[in-house]
Amino acid sequence: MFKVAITGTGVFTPKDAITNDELVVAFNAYADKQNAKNADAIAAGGMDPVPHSSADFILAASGIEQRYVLNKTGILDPDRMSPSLAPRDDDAPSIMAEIGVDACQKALDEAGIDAADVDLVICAASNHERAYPAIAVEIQQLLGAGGFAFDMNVACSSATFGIQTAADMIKSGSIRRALVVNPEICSAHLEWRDRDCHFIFGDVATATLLERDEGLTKPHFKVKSTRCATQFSNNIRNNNGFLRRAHDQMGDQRDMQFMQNGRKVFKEVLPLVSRHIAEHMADEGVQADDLNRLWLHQANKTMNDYIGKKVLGREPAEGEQPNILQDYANTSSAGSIIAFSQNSKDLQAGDTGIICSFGAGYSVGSVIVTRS
Ligand code: CO8
Repeated sequence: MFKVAITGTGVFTPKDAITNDELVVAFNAYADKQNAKNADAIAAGGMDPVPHSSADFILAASGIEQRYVLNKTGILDPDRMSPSLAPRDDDAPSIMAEIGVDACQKALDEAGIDAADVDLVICAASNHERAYPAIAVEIQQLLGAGGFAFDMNVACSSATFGIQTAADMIKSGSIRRALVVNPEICSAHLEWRDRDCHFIFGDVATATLLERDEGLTKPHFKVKSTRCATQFSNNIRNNNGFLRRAHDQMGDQRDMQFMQNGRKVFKEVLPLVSRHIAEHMADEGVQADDLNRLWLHQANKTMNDYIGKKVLGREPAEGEQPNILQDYANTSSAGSIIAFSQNSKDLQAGDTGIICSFGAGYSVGSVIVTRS
């Protein structure tokens, strides 16, 4: 069995950002328009008015201050309320491939590796912009990578599940290097017309380069252990799929976008994740005192505060459990990798940390790493 290291990470961040205030102004303009249009039905009691959103609620409930998106104008247009992304010719790079390649190139540059020396590309994300050909194969071709490539989807846990898949292949010797890339266009499957969730997500792409840990002289993180777990739940769901036409469901239906029962998710996922991390650490002989950093999934600040306290047995110190969701919002599978990429270079040789993601499925994935 070979050993595995993370030698590079990359983050693509879109240029457009939307603050909570901007988002709420657009949402409330949409609500007012809807309510004016349906004034008679609302007055007759046949329809509820669309309630206003509030920037204060968003910050207090989630910790999110802004989000990056691929297209701001479409989302903030009260007559549209979704990103406007021009369709592309089949011969042009897809959007996921384009932003994924940017993140991959940054990871390769950090590690000083040529794309041609990569044997596997996994495109792991919570939605793929087409069924086939796999986005991963397109990224492989655009990068000039070797070997093979495939897509996978475990919603918010896609990155850690992808890392375990790649790490297992490196361990067994079937490949030497892998890129796990997470291009997340959350803005295109978020329902911006629903105040319960319109503030949650943002767009980004992350990439993680894994290599056989053999004679590495550059700074890297040794992958000590990975662990994945799933437990079925309908509390986070998106019913959009290839049977839509066969079901005569081509209309504008709410369940074809992201849906969740946020309160239930909150209550059910917290114990699941805390237990998962505790068991993973115990099985690897890692004590709370041995942990120097926690890079958690970036969905909700209160959730992360709770998990950090539970894992460490005390309040996390400043910087010990970095959050990026105030700037990026929830970027699905990319969140914990952004936190890792932006908050790991200062660790010293021998320092240990855990990357942990969780979300729809339910799914939980954790990766214990040691700085080298
Ligand atoms: N403005 C003002 N008031 C609001 C708003 C708003 N925007 N939204 C809701 N309210 C109101 C509600 O109507 C409710 O009113 P009332 O008490 O009168 O009924 C009140 O505020 C409280 O609402 P909630 O109970 O919903 O508020 P919470 O405190 O529970 O906070 C959260 C809502 C932030 C959603 C919280 O529940 C949460 O973060 N839960 C966990 C969510 C989570 O981790 N989900 C994981 C999903 S990610 C994933 O797995 C990947 C999916 C694939 C990616 C999809 C990309 C699009």
